[in-house]
Amino acid sequence: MTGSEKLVLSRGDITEATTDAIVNAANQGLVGGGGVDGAIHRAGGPEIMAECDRIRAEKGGCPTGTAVVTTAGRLRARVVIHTAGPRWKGGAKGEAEDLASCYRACMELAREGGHRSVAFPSISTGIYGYPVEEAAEIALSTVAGHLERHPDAFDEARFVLFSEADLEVYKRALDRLKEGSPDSA
Ligand code: AR6
Repeated sequence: MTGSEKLVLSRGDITEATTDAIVNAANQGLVGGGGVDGAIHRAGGPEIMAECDRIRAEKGGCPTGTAVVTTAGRLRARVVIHTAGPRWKGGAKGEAEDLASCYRACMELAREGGHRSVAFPSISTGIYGYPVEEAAEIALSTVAGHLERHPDAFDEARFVLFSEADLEVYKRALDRLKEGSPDSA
Protein backbone atom coordinates (compact mmCIF):
# COMPACT_ATOMS: atom_id res chain seq x y z
CA MET A 1 0.00 0.00 0.00
CA THR A 2 1.66 3.25 -1.09
CA GLY A 3 0.36 5.22 1.92
CA SER A 4 2.41 3.00 4.24
CA GLU A 5 5.60 4.85 3.20
CA LYS A 6 4.55 7.77 5.39
CA LEU A 7 3.87 5.62 8.45
CA VAL A 8 6.46 5.92 11.21
CA LEU A 9 6.57 3.78 14.35
CA SER A 10 8.29 4.84 17.54
CA ARG A 11 8.29 4.07 21.24
CA GLY A 12 7.73 6.78 23.81
CA ASP A 13 5.39 9.25 25.42
CA ILE A 14 3.01 10.85 22.93
CA THR A 15 2.85 14.09 24.95
CA GLU A 16 6.39 14.76 23.76
CA ALA A 17 5.56 14.32 20.08
CA THR A 18 6.48 17.25 17.83
CA THR A 19 3.90 16.48 15.15
CA ASP A 20 1.33 19.16 14.20
CA ALA A 21 -1.48 17.11 15.75
CA ILE A 22 -1.55 14.45 18.43
CA VAL A 23 -4.44 12.09 18.98
CA ASN A 24 -5.93 11.37 22.38
CA ALA A 25 -7.58 8.03 23.21
CA ALA A 26 -10.42 9.73 25.06
CA ASN A 27 -13.96 8.71 26.03
CA GLN A 28 -17.42 9.70 24.78
CA GLY A 29 -17.91 12.25 27.55
CA LEU A 30 -14.53 13.92 26.97
CA VAL A 31 -14.25 13.95 30.75
CA GLY A 32 -10.63 12.85 31.01
CA GLY A 33 -9.38 9.66 32.60
CA GLY A 34 -6.28 7.51 32.94
CA GLY A 35 -3.82 6.22 30.36
CA VAL A 36 -2.85 8.47 27.52
CA ASP A 37 -5.85 10.75 28.17
CA GLY A 38 -4.63 11.53 31.69
CA ALA A 39 -1.08 12.10 30.42
CA ILE A 40 -2.23 14.54 27.71
CA HIS A 41 -4.37 16.62 30.08
CA ARG A 42 -1.61 16.69 32.71
CA ALA A 43 1.08 17.75 30.27
CA GLY A 44 -1.09 20.08 28.19
CA GLY A 45 -2.75 21.90 31.08
CA PRO A 46 -6.32 23.01 31.86
CA GLU A 47 -6.98 24.78 28.54
CA ILE A 48 -7.58 21.40 26.89
CA MET A 49 -10.31 20.42 29.39
CA ALA A 50 -11.85 23.87 29.10
CA GLU A 51 -12.38 23.23 25.38
CA CYS A 52 -13.62 19.70 26.04
CA ASP A 53 -16.17 21.22 28.44
CA ARG A 54 -17.34 23.60 25.71
CA ILE A 55 -17.65 20.81 23.16
CA ARG A 56 -19.58 18.66 25.64
CA ALA A 57 -21.95 21.55 26.35
CA GLU A 58 -22.49 22.18 22.64
CA LYS A 59 -22.62 18.67 21.19
CA GLY A 60 -23.01 16.35 24.15
CA GLY A 61 -19.57 14.80 23.73
CA CYS A 62 -17.83 12.57 21.22
CA PRO A 63 -19.68 9.37 20.22
CA THR A 64 -17.59 6.21 19.75
CA GLY A 65 -15.81 6.25 16.39
CA THR A 66 -15.89 10.05 16.03
CA ALA A 67 -13.34 12.75 16.85
CA VAL A 68 -13.12 16.41 17.91
CA VAL A 69 -10.29 18.96 17.93
CA THR A 70 -9.05 21.17 20.77
CA THR A 71 -6.05 23.31 21.50
CA ALA A 72 -2.93 21.45 22.58
CA GLY A 73 -2.37 23.83 25.49
CA ARG A 74 1.25 23.62 26.61
CA LEU A 75 2.09 20.68 24.37
CA ARG A 76 4.36 21.17 21.40
CA ALA A 77 1.71 19.97 18.98
CA ARG A 78 -0.69 22.58 17.54
CA VAL A 79 -3.86 20.65 18.30
CA VAL A 80 -5.12 17.58 20.10
CA ILE A 81 -7.62 15.41 18.26
CA HIS A 82 -9.71 13.48 20.77
CA THR A 83 -11.39 10.28 19.70
CA ALA A 84 -13.46 7.77 21.63
CA GLY A 85 -12.42 4.23 20.78
CA PRO A 86 -14.61 1.17 21.28
CA ARG A 87 -14.46 -0.91 24.43
CA TRP A 88 -13.56 -4.50 23.55
CA LYS A 89 -16.59 -6.75 24.08
CA GLY A 90 -15.37 -9.89 22.31
CA GLY A 91 -15.22 -8.59 18.75
CA ALA A 92 -18.79 -9.15 17.55
CA LYS A 93 -20.16 -5.76 18.60
CA GLY A 94 -18.80 -3.72 15.72
CA GLU A 95 -15.52 -2.99 17.51
CA ALA A 96 -13.38 -3.27 14.36
CA GLU A 97 -15.62 -0.86 12.42
CA ASP A 98 -15.66 1.58 15.31
CA LEU A 99 -11.89 1.46 15.70
CA ALA A 100 -11.33 2.05 11.97
CA SER A 101 -13.82 4.91 12.16
CA CYS A 102 -11.73 6.56 14.92
CA TYR A 103 -8.60 6.54 12.78
CA ARG A 104 -10.49 7.81 9.73
CA ALA A 105 -12.19 10.60 11.69
CA CYS A 106 -8.84 11.74 13.14
CA MET A 107 -7.15 11.76 9.75
CA GLU A 108 -10.05 13.72 8.27
CA LEU A 109 -9.89 16.36 11.00
CA ALA A 110 -6.11 16.60 10.66
CA ARG A 111 -6.41 17.08 6.92
CA GLU A 112 -9.20 19.65 7.23
CA GLY A 113 -7.04 21.61 9.69
CA GLY A 114 -4.02 21.52 7.38
CA HIS A 115 -1.99 19.51 9.91
CA ARG A 116 0.67 17.71 7.90
CA SER A 117 1.89 15.38 10.62
CA VAL A 118 -0.09 13.48 13.20
CA ALA A 119 0.86 11.19 16.08
CA PHE A 120 -1.44 8.40 17.26
CA PRO A 121 -1.40 6.26 20.39
CA SER A 122 -2.69 2.71 20.16
CA ILE A 123 -6.37 3.60 20.55
CA SER A 124 -8.51 1.24 22.68
CA THR A 125 -5.71 -1.23 23.53
CA GLY A 126 -5.21 -0.04 27.12
CA ILE A 127 -8.12 0.44 29.51
CA TYR A 128 -10.62 -0.43 26.74
CA GLY A 129 -9.02 -3.87 26.30
CA TYR A 130 -8.85 -4.20 22.51
CA PRO A 131 -6.34 -6.96 21.59
CA VAL A 132 -3.28 -5.14 20.30
CA GLU A 133 -2.50 -7.50 17.38
CA GLU A 134 -5.91 -6.92 15.83
CA ALA A 135 -5.95 -3.23 16.68
CA ALA A 136 -2.52 -2.66 15.10
CA GLU A 137 -3.65 -4.10 11.80
CA ILE A 138 -6.76 -1.92 11.71
CA ALA A 139 -4.84 1.18 12.81
CA LEU A 140 -2.10 0.87 10.21
CA SER A 141 -4.26 -0.17 7.28
CA THR A 142 -6.86 2.54 7.95
CA VAL A 143 -4.30 5.32 8.25
CA ALA A 144 -2.32 4.05 5.25
CA GLY A 145 -5.53 3.99 3.23
CA HIS A 146 -6.21 7.62 4.08
CA LEU A 147 -2.63 8.62 3.23
CA GLU A 148 -2.98 6.85 -0.09
CA ARG A 149 -6.22 8.63 -0.92
CA HIS A 150 -4.74 12.03 0.00
CA PRO A 151 -1.15 11.81 -1.20
CA ASP A 152 -0.42 15.54 -0.92
CA ALA A 153 -2.01 16.23 2.45
CA PHE A 154 0.46 14.65 4.89
CA ASP A 155 4.18 14.36 5.50
CA GLU A 156 3.94 11.76 8.24
CA ALA A 157 1.57 9.70 10.35
CA ARG A 158 3.35 8.45 13.44
CA PHE A 159 2.36 5.81 15.96
CA VAL A 160 3.86 6.38 19.39
CA LEU A 161 3.74 3.10 21.28
CA PHE A 162 4.18 3.14 25.01
CA SER A 163 5.81 -0.27 25.40
CA GLU A 164 8.49 -2.14 23.50
CA ALA A 165 6.09 -5.11 23.21
CA ASP A 166 3.43 -2.97 21.50
CA LEU A 167 6.05 -1.45 19.22
CA GLU A 168 7.07 -4.96 18.12
CA VAL A 169 3.45 -5.86 17.39
CA TYR A 170 3.01 -2.71 15.29
CA LYS A 171 6.30 -3.37 13.45
CA ARG A 172 5.17 -6.85 12.47
CA ALA A 173 1.77 -5.52 11.35
CA LEU A 174 3.47 -2.83 9.25
CA ASP A 175 5.72 -5.45 7.64
CA ARG A 176 2.66 -7.48 6.72
CA LEU A 177 0.93 -4.41 5.31
CA LYS A 178 3.96 -3.61 3.15
CA GLU A 179 4.30 -7.23 2.01
CA GLY A 180 0.68 -7.12 0.90
CA SER A 181 1.36 -4.00 -1.13
CA PRO A 182 1.43 -4.39 -4.92
CA ASP A 183 4.25 -1.81 -4.95
CA SER A 184 6.57 -4.03 -2.98
CA ALA A 185 6.21 -6.95 -5.42
N1 AR6 B 1 1.99 7.99 25.34
C1 AR6 B 1 1.69 7.03 24.44
N2 AR6 B 1 0.92 5.97 24.75
C2 AR6 B 1 0.43 5.88 26.00
C3 AR6 B 1 0.69 6.86 26.99
C4 AR6 B 1 1.51 7.94 26.62
N3 AR6 B 1 1.83 8.92 27.48
N4 AR6 B 1 0.04 6.48 28.13
C5 AR6 B 1 -0.58 5.33 27.87
N5 AR6 B 1 -0.34 4.95 26.59
P1 AR6 B 1 -5.44 3.95 27.12
P2 AR6 B 1 -7.95 3.26 25.72
C6 AR6 B 1 -0.81 3.78 25.84
O1 AR6 B 1 -5.85 3.14 28.30
O2 AR6 B 1 -7.66 1.82 25.82
C7 AR6 B 1 -8.91 6.63 29.58
O3 AR6 B 1 -9.32 6.61 30.91
C8 AR6 B 1 -1.32 2.58 26.60
O4 AR6 B 1 -0.22 1.80 27.07
O5 AR6 B 1 -4.82 5.26 27.35
O6 AR6 B 1 -8.43 3.80 24.41
C9 AR6 B 1 -9.84 7.43 28.69
O7 AR6 B 1 -10.35 8.53 29.37
C10 AR6 B 1 -2.08 1.86 25.52
O8 AR6 B 1 -1.22 1.12 24.68
O9 AR6 B 1 -6.70 4.20 26.12
C11 AR6 B 1 -10.90 6.43 28.34
O10 AR6 B 1 -11.88 6.37 29.35
C12 AR6 B 1 -2.67 3.00 24.68
O11 AR6 B 1 -1.94 4.17 25.08
C13 AR6 B 1 -10.15 5.12 28.27
O12 AR6 B 1 -8.99 5.29 29.09
C14 AR6 B 1 -4.14 3.26 24.91
O13 AR6 B 1 -4.46 3.03 26.28
C15 AR6 B 1 -9.66 4.83 26.86
O14 AR6 B 1 -9.03 3.58 26.84
